Amino acid sequence: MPDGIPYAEALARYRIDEPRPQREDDLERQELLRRYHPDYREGATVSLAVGANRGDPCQHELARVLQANARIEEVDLAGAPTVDTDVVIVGSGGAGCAAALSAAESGARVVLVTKLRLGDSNTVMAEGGIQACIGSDDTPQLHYEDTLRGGHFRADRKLVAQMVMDGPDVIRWLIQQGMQFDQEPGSQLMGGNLLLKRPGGASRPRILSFKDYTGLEMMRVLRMAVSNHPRIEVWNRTPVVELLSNDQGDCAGCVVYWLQNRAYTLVHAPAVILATGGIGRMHLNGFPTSNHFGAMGDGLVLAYRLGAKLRDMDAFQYHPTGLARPQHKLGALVSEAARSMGAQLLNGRGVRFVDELNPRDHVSAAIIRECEEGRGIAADKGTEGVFLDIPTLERQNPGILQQFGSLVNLAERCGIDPSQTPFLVYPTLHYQNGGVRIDGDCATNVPGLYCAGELSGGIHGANRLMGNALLDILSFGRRAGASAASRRGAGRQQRVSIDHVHQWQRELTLAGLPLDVKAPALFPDYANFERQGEPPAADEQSSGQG
Ligand code: MEZ
Repeated sequence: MPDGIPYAEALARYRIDEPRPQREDDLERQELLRRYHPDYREGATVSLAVGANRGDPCQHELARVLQANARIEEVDLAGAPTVDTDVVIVGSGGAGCAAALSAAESGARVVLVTKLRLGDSNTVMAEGGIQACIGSDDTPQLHYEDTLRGGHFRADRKLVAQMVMDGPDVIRWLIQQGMQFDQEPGSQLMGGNLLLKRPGGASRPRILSFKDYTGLEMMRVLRMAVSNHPRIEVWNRTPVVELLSNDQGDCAGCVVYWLQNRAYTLVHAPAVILATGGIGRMHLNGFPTSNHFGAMGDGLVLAYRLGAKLRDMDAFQYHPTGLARPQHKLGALVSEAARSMGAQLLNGRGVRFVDELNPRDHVSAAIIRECEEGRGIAADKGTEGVFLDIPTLERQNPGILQQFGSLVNLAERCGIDPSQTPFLVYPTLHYQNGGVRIDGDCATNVPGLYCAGELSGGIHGANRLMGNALLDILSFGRRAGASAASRRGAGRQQRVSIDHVHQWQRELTLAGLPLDVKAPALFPDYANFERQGEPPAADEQSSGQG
């Protein structure tokens, strides 16, 4: 990578509120992606050698864990207690909680198991907001078209249609749960119009938010509803290390691992909903991440080993504005909400080089191009970035920083005054665009196995738009809960085992793959809480690679 302009020099040249020349974009979007986006680089993927997607392209590091051996053997389960329930849900972010509530509302007994604590997830860290077509000039059709276009027309049209149609009802449901949303300035305290902002890649203002900690506010109400529900039992610090199967190969429960005493419990259930989130902490292609420590692809690994089909395993989202300085906050997110409100991106020469509200893959590729072509800003330890011009945004809209509590807090931790000094930003691994193939009821091709949220694929195609993740988790989380509950009583008499693991080991051996690579890893190497004890809360985590 060529050396960029030194940070101190770029900062000395930077002036608040100066007119910014904008460079003509010399590359078509497709060409920009092809040259600079990590997904499109030559050699970005390998072909999977085993499993339901054998022959399909998959990102390298992910292929390694998808084709890994199980962590446990039969012998580990000898004497493990068994618990029976109607629905077991793995993961307690927005999708897991929404699924738990709808399954319980449908009359099912629910066990919700979570690797960290109830609510510790990427949802709680989601800042900018949730999309729903509630504006007077907006329609589900426009939301549908924007989502398909943003995802390069690779999304499943039926799933997208379901999600956008659910949008207004999801917002109503959240308000009924007690969630607060920002209102238009000057609105009455009660009954005012909800404030709408335009996300990158959208044709209408469609983002609803609560300050810049929308996910935290969402999880506040979901956590409360789940905790208070008499039919939902929550187990904290209990990752799932394997699924259980019956003689037909259907999913029949899961193996829960208690982090605190390293013991196992078998949960037998006719329906399992995986809602384990994404893969950010795998640091694909060496990128830092905006994700919480648990985002290690557990659900993908477990579902794939049991025979579930995946899709779009070559498509990941690098959010344009992760921090590139200081080192201890590498990858932490500066919300797209700042660009939605008008914040601009400047290269080391003080020039705007992209429309900040283009889709994320485009904006990220443009930042990478600036850095690779020597127009980036070189910070310490070889990291580079461009400026996100918050000081000018504040100068032109006095007081706007009051709407950005998370951003101001982040600036404090970086030791800068956000009204005076721009953030140095670079793309950060943010989201898994693909995942487990689901139908409209969140069922996979394995009977008894359901998936919801970031773990599932098809809703965002090859690139997700801002705010469609929070809508996805609630739209599909609620559907997953209702459909899983309808399997109550199915297959009760069947023998339950981990026989599918033996079949999997045979496949690995035949393909010449090593048996000593084990997954899911649960936590990244540099933060192995299995050895070290208690992980920090999701909203307290640093984002880099240690
Ligand atoms: O949907 C997201 O990923 C989101 C809202 C992120 C953000 O920039 O705040």
